[in-house]
Amino acid sequence: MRKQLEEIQKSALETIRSANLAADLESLRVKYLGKKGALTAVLKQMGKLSAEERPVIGQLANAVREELTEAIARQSKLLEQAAMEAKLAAEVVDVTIPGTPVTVGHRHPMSLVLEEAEDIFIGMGFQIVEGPEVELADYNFTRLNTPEGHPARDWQDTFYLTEDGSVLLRTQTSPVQVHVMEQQKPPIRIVSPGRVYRKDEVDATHSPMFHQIEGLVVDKGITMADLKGTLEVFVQRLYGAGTKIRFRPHHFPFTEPSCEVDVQCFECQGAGCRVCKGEGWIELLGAGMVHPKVLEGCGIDTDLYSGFAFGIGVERMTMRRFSISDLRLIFENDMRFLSQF
Ligand code: 2U9
Repeated sequence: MRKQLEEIQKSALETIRSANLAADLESLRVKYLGKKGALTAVLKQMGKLSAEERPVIGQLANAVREELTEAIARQSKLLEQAAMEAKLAAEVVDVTIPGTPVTVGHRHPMSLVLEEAEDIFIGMGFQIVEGPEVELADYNFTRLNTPEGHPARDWQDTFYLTEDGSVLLRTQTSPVQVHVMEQQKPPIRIVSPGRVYRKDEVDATHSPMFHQIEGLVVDKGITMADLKGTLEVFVQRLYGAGTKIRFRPHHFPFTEPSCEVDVQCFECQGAGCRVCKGEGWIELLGAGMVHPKVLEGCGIDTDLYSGFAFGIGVERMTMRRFSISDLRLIFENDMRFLSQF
């Protein structure tokens, strides 16, 4: 038995010391020290030994168990260390390699101009109100004094979501103002920015989706003078002090009287050039006194209250502001264009 134990000791130590994997070490532990292992098998034969031999062999068996247990623990530690060293070598970080540059983005020219316009109106006491892009034809047209069959529905033709034409993509942000007037009593002083849709082919000045910022003021004693003063301040703050504007009579179904507002050409200061097509003025926005029918339709007493409204195309404002000649540049996301802002 002594010989058996010594053989187990020798072969076990050899295999333990050459084990390369933690899993192999575990199977070696089971093979030699487990319940059905080689050492236990030898110990089971102890009964056959004489009383003198038993303690000697018992001691030897315990010494072998201890030695093998220690050898397994030592080898396991060695393997762990080797694994850690390999990992450290593989994951070494060279802090001297130059970093990957991070490109910092910036706002789109449309956002720049829109935020600037919003800030100017906030400075004049307006609140910003946004609303849904999918609207009822009732709010987009009828409530704005544009009933079915009205010619203004033609040039504002849009995308309909139902067969009967009662749900559509809004052609203007005005339905937002109608919702506000229904829910809020005057004084009302709001601007509504957002996307609007029209059935237009894409070209240098048209797009089926564009942005508007519309304003509405309803209070006691509001007149055309308030409209003129507000728009004058807005234009001077946006395009610089001294910028001249002019008001031309116009027609919109939802305002009466209505006007269009031109800004003096930034290129020629009114002399007439290629940019303003010899006019000296460039069309900027539409406006007017809110039609009494529109106010009354929202439950506002026109004996007490009056209001003005205006609508500005944000693309047009942006093109003017940055001298952009083609509307398509605004939507194409070409970095050569966008990185100029
Ligand atoms: C309510 C009543 C009246 C908003 C107005 C315009 C004139 C106008 C155009 C400018 C360029 C649209 O984007 S554009 O093509 N808009 O000319 N918009 S008055 O009038 C309103 C709005 C809401 C309740």
